[in-house]
Amino acid sequence: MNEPFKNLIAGRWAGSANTSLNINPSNTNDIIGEYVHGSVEDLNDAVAAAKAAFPVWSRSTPQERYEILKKVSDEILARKDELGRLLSREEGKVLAEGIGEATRAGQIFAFFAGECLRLGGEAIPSLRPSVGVEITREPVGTVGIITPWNFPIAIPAWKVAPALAWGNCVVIKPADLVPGSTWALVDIIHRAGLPQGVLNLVMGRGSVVGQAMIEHNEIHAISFTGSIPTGRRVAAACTAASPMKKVQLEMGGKNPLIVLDDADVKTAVEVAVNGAFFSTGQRCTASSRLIVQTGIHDDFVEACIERLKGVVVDDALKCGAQIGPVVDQSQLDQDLKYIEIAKDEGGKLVFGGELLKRVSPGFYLEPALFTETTNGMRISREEVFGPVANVIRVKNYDEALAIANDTEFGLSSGICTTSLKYATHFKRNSEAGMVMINLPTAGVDYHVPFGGRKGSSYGPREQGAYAKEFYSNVKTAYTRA
Ligand code: UN1
Repeated sequence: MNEPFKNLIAGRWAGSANTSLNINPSNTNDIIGEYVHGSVEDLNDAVAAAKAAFPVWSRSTPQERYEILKKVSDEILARKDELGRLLSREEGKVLAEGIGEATRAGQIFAFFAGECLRLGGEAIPSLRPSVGVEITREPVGTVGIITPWNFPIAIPAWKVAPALAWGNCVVIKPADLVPGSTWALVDIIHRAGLPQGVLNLVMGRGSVVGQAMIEHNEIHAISFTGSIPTGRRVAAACTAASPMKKVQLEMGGKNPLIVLDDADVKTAVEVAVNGAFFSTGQRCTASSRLIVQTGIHDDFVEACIERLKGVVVDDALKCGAQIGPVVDQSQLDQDLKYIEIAKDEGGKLVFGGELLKRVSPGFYLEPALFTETTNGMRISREEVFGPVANVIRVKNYDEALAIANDTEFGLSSGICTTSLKYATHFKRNSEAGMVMINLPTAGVDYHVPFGGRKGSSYGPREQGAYAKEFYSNVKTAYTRA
């Protein structure tokens, strides 16, 4: 086997005694590489390097930062096919989605390269004579970034790019399961000419590296995407620290998609199947609760089943595959557990839910669709994070809206309708951070804010110009002439 992929600490690739194997979920005989597991000392060294780099980087010019971010964007986009392939190989989303995600990462860097040139402020007259007030933004310091396995390049990109654009230093810990795409991204950024220590990569376990990161008193802000229980621990550690850290959390979803009687069935089926099952349902924005009005219910369910029969589940790298494998054995166990729970609760499995055999050994699961479920069942309340969705039958729009909002989550929501009245009402009254009309709840633009409310998110929004709320601190300066 080749040399292990190393951590980047203070501008140097650093080895470690511990490593783990990055395994292809479409073919468990295919080992992508060996990646080092950092220690608490590695994390401490990375934070010290970030601190040392901060005085120079935080005072770099917008032009300097623009050029580096633009160069990163150019290389990602030039290598999108190769990076997308690596991503699909390690995470299991199909190649078109892998390349799409790599492209999105390149576009995000281009967007934030532009943001470097748009760092504005405000000048406001004071209440007092001869006094002026200036409102400016400054970098926060060292930002700790903890990313999940389901978007191995886009999420690291949408956290690292604004951090750097606003002049922060970064320590990033990617998900243990899929370090390859983040390693490739960090390599690109490193070679784009970033001063040493500005960006540090410490791969390894959440319980070791992540824990040390949230406890380190020289990390000033933590941006985390992952599960609710871990997110709670991150927030608790950030607010228990002295000084308290800024914290931004993106966690789970149990996103409702309403289908009203007046919806176009074809559109609704495409929206539902894409939102619930593409990317193997492994998106926090997945449409896992399908809330369907009684008049369209049977036609919709029947058309969904027909559509699902035609969906090809196979090796993510295989031409024609539309849904890849589940990411690993433990996620597959969780998906199967919830399929059993839904059956035990009285849900009717109308399609899928079976393990599938393919040429290569992998974690293949047929998308599972349940009907006859209620919103009180665990299948409606808990995030599965797999290709499992359930249909809840409702009488009318009011009941649909009440059920859509009856959840501890609030990330994304959707409605399929041809009625302007219901679409408008839903936009206004859905208790979610993102609302989609005749569109899947998953699959977002990169230039606008991303985030939810209630149990799904905490802290300022990610992405777009709104990212500056987290990645910069506001300063108010008063001047007497
Ligand atoms: C998308 O739906 O395009 O972990 C992005 C997740 C989200 C990203 C979803 N943070 O699934």
